[in-house]
Amino acid sequence: MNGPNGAPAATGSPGNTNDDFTNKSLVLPPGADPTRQLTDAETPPVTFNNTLRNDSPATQVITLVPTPPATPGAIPTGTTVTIDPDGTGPGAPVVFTYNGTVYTTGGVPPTVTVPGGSTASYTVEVNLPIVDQLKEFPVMITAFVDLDGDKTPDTDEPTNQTIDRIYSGYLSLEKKAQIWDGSTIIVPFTSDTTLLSPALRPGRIIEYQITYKNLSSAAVVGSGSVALSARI
Ligand SMILES: [Ca+2]
Ligand SMILES: [Ca+2]
Ligand SMILES: [Ca+2]
Repeated sequence: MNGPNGAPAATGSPGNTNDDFTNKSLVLPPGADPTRQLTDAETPPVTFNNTLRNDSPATQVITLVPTPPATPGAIPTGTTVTIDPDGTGPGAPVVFTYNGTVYTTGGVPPTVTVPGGSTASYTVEVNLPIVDQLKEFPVMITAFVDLDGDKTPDTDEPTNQTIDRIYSGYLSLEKKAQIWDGSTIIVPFTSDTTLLSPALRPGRIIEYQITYKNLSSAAVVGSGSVALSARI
């Protein structure tokens, strides 16, 4: 099992132990226009703590690698994922870089040695490059017992996944306005100022409507995944 901090058997959405997740958000620069991209400096590394559990009776050496997203554009080229197996296993942090298709590394995928029936924790540090705001970037981490020693999770090897997901902001705000004269709506709610401005007259009323939306995924089924709540 491989899951969020302290919840190795967590489930996510739609609800199995391979779609469990930990959601985190970057802190956006105050007052930043939401249509502009964040610079590399504005996307500092985000650290996730994940927990492994060995459900077999014997000690297992568990290998950790990032798995490319099924949709190649889901995370940007140049994203780095640093896995530090700082549980009971040997080894130093290993950096993987996403090249738009696969992760590459100059190192050897890290391993964690976990006694039978025990848990161990490791950390994943994700550093995004330049990104759009209000997007999600899911980094899937696969833990597996590498029976054939090829450093790759194969279909006949015990495997479990967890998602470390970063949002470049997750609370969107949309402001609309409508114009009416007290009895008749002249321009219904819209965010298009080219429709609103020509309809302004002395005595007409501008009514504003603000819509907030939490863009982050929720764990609608199961338990143990880490969601983001917003308070306004
Ligand atoms: Ca999992
Ligand atoms: Ca960055
Ligand atoms: Ca293998």
